[in-house]
Amino acid sequence: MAAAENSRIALPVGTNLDRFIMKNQEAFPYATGELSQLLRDLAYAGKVVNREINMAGLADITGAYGGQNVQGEEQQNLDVAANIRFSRALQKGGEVAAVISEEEEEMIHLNRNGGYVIAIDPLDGSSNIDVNVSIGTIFSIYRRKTEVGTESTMEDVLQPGNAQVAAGYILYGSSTMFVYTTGAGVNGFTYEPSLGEYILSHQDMKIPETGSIYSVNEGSYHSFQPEVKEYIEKCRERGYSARYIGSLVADFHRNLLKGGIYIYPATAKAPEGKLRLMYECNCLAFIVEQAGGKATDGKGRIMDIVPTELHQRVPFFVGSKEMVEEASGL
Ligand code: AHM
Ligand code: MG
Repeated sequence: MAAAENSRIALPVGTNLDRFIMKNQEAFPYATGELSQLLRDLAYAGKVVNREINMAGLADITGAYGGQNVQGEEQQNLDVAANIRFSRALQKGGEVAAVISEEEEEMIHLNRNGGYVIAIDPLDGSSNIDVNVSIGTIFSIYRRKTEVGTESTMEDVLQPGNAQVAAGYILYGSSTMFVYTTGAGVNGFTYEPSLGEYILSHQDMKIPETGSIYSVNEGSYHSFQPEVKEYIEKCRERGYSARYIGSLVADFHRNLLKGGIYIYPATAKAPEGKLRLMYECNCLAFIVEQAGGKATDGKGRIMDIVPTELHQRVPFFVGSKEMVEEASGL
């Protein structure tokens, strides 16, 4: 990425997302505006999904759809709806050559003239939809490797996390937030529903170096590796708070603000870990590193893993730098 694209533009709290994106683009004289438009498309689709989530109980659109997604998990109506909303926005925008999504087995080709590819989990934490718990959208954006104008290939979508040009998440929580990075720090925007705008509320976010929150599904404790068990023992001895929503974006966001660690290790049920490298881990790894934190798979940096499969799973340790270093021994 060119240096100017990475320059930090300080804009005041209260700036709306469109203006923020535009101002950042102006700092990069050769920008075509494609990436800016892509971010706006995602933010817009997020508003539509947010509206649907808010109506979930009323509109009778929650619950099992009857199908299963590619990982064999039950698909919820809102997963399907969110996937459609984001795909449609990306298709109309025209900046994206190909998409990989948690909800689609194969890569989806969009506009061969688009310069970017995207990996997305349109609605993560879907088992929480029916019980009114926070859920999220997670996305990673890459420049395509193949020539614009041709059909994109696996080479475009299977890039390591260190090639991301932007990444972000939308948290549908007690308020809705759009948090993203283009490699020049992390900024968070809170959705103001009466204006229909995301407003800059969390400037240049930094995760505390350490914290006292650990987030892990302790129900699988017996099958964790000895090092992970040892770390959890230490957390317990130190009287840390166990906080586990079971919704990755929500757990991550809390730890980003307060300091803490999220761990999804290898388990007997999920020997490779449960979370997906391409549209869950890489994105949050990019954000956490930009905020001063760390993300590993217990063996090395998440963003340096060279992917081999679209739906690849990895163990995931993410959060405050010191905690991740202690937990993953890295
Ligand atoms: P999903 O992509 O099917 O929604 O699964 C991912 C979710 C994460 O949001 C969450 O952190 C994790 O699965 C919880 O898994 P578990 O119930 O095994 O603790
Ligand atoms: Mg998911």
